[in-house]
Amino acid sequence: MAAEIDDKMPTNFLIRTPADHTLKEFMFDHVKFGVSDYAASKAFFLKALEPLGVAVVQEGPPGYGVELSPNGEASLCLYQTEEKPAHLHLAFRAENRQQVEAFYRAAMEAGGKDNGAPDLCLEYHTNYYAAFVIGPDGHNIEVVCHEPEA
Ligand SMILES: N[C@@H](CCC(=O)N[C@@H](CS)C(=O)NCC(=O)O)C(=O)O
Repeated sequence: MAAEIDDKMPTNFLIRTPADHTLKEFMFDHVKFGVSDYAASKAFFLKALEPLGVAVVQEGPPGYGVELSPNGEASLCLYQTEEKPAHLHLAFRAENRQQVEAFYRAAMEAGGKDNGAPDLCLEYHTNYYAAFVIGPDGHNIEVVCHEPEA
């Protein structure tokens, strides 16, 4: 395992095992951030995350924004703003590797820029299967599956 660890990793990096990801509880209730083009970001996230079952839960005027979720539990909320937040790295959990691949295709079709095609990231752990796409406002959008191949 040690040979798989990139020497750029912080020395206190906690190596996680897939078993750490079996808890079906969420750390977040919702995450909300401002976007520079509300319509573009809403369209991107809806298309890119459709493979995960994500849809609009509720929506107000752009200044209030939209809430996106697969099930009405943990949600992602976007709203129109002129403020410029630092780039975000958002990672969404997938149940299987097919969802990771479907996300990557959908996100690229939605105008995203490739930042890592679907693949195992052995430097994270043996079953870390993820894809990365740069979305609107330059955010790094990831979908990751921690389960072994079905
Ligand atoms: N293009 C990279 C993207 C990987 C990536 O974004 N990894 C996340 C952690 S899961 C990260 O924050 N990497 C450090 C960075 O981008 O500076 C790849 O395919 O390996």
